[in-house]
Amino acid sequence: MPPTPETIRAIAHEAGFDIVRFGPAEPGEHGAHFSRWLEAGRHGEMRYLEQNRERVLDPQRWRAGVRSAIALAVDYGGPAGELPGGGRVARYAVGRDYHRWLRERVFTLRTKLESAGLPYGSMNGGTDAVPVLERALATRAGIGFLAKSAMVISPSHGPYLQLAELLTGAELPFDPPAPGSCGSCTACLDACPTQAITAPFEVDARRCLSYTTIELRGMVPRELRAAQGEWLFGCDVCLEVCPFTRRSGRRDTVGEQRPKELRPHPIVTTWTLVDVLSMDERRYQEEFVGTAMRRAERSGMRRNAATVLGNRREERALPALLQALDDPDPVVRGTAAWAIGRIDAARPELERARVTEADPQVRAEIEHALDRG
Ligand code: B12
Ligand code: SF4
Ligand code: SF4
Repeated sequence: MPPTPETIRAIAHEAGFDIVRFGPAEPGEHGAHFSRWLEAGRHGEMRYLEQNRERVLDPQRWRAGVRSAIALAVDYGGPAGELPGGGRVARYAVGRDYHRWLRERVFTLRTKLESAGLPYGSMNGGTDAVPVLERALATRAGIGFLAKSAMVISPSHGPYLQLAELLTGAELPFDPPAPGSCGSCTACLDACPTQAITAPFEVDARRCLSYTTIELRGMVPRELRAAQGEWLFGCDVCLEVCPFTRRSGRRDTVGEQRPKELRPHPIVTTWTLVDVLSMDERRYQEEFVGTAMRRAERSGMRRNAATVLGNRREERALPALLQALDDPDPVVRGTAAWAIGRIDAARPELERARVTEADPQVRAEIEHALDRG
């Protein structure tokens, strides 16, 4: 006999999910928004979203026979991630890489549900790196409401939710939509440092710091660098200003009180921005294991560190930035030149680099930096 909905919920809570809801296994009217968003080019260089479009719009193409979504969420609210001496990391990436541990949790749940009698055949699931519109499934299942920041916000846990799902061939009784809404609040639209929330529910990824610091390869457009402020990886501004943030049950948990997956990674607690800027390939490969920050790759992390050092006008970082002017990676050289220009544009090394630099984009950055002087 298949397990009852109550048994499924109990097993999922036991497997470590804070919120468990049932809903349709397809995105419904959210699909049209996704298509329009892609057509407007708001995904920038995230081509995988375009490539997965058909499967995203019709999860039957991912796993035939799915009927219901078991929508899952983990509350990861907690203290901000801040490197010693400066540089901020978005909360979702402070602990162990959730793509690993949350995915493992989903697959453990699948095995447990199978043992409890839920037919395995049409079950498929995961988190983030899956061809489904997770916010659409979560909203339709009643995990939370779709907020003006485009976040799914749980009325009981707030916006710091990692979403995951298990799609199943079983017909489960759908939960009602979650109560709550943004009302007249516009705090996230007003606070977004790059005006990436172009209208309520609409995010232009090309302007979002979470895109420019994580997904974008190459140089960050110059006009967005100062707005990056202290953000080394990702951005939490639209969540931090949200009044629903107070609802997180883990908000004030620190140290041993926090689940081990959510405790800060040693990079967050012990590295400095100069360490990140100066790390060689070996150090990157050895020490960035098991963190979601690997998504930005070594080049992106070093670029981001140089940007934040420039924004901090960190004079003590000048020797490392000057050394970076000779780096084999043009993205690091170009961003270092920009950062030096913000700290001390009269440095003779900039003029020397202008003469020897062969890459036209990097040379343009050096000239821009010299112009500041
Ligand atoms: C691509 C992506 C991004 C891109 C684009 C984000 C965006 N807003 O479009 C970038 C890199 C910028 C990004 C940033 C972030 N992301 Co992201 N991202 C994704 C990913 C992989 C795909 C999302 C996608 O397809 N976006 C396209 C847009 C169109 O879809 P959408 O964002 O879901 O937006 C919905 C609305 O536009 C809605 N809609 C708009 N108007 C209307 C009107 C009506 C009537 C209806 C019905 C619907 C509707 O339709 C869409 C579908 O529901 C998902 C994982 C996944 N597989 O779904 C994670 C995901 C959405 N990201 C997540 C997180 C945590 C973040 C960040 C907070 C990370 C950070 N701190 O740096 C930021 C938040 C920025 C923001 N305000 O959105 C979480 C969201 C959790 C939550 N509570 O909502 C997800 C679900 C990953 C996960 N498994 O936890 N992300
Ligand atoms: S994550 Fe930051 S940059 Fe992106 S929409 Fe939110 S506040 Fe704006
Ligand atoms: S800050 Fe205000 S408008 Fe933005 S998501 Fe939160 S409640 Fe909604």
